[in-house]
Amino acid sequence: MTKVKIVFASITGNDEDIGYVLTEKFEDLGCDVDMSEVSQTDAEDFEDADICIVASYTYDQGIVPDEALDFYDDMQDLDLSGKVYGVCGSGDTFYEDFCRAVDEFGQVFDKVGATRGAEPVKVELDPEQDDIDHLDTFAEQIYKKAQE
Ligand code: FMN
Repeated sequence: MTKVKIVFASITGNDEDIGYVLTEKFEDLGCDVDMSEVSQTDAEDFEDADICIVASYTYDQGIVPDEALDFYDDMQDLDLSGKVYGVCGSGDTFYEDFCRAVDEFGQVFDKVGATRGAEPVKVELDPEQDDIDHLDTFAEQIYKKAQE
């Protein structure tokens, strides 16, 4: 069974909701899914998964959330070759650096050898139906890539 690890960073719940959308979709695809909040998660947990997902909001001036910084730093020391990853998150287009933390996490995954399974999904605030459809497609593409 394909193992999926979803790690989210969320203050007001939007990225947690994104995590639940993805959990449901990956479970529909027959995967074994584990989801956890970033400050409660060891980066090494990705080593036990086939598919690695980060869903993170972006904070002031496009930065990775404070509570995600240790995790972000620890990720740099991993070897995730052979894993398929996806990054997504919620942001607000009011800010210049819309969803920049999503791209920051994507760069780390690239650096540590993981394979991108789908283009990043960036959600304006809370996920609405078209975002949910987009996230479902994102999960399907990642799942397909992990079967190759
Ligand atoms: N969103 C962005 O896309 N880029 C930013 O630079 C950014 N800075 C923010 C700074 C502050 C002080 C606050 C309160 C929000 C900021 N946001 C920014 C918006 C949040 O990322 C957005 O509200 C997101 O939906 C929060 O996700 P959550 O519900 O999972 O906590």
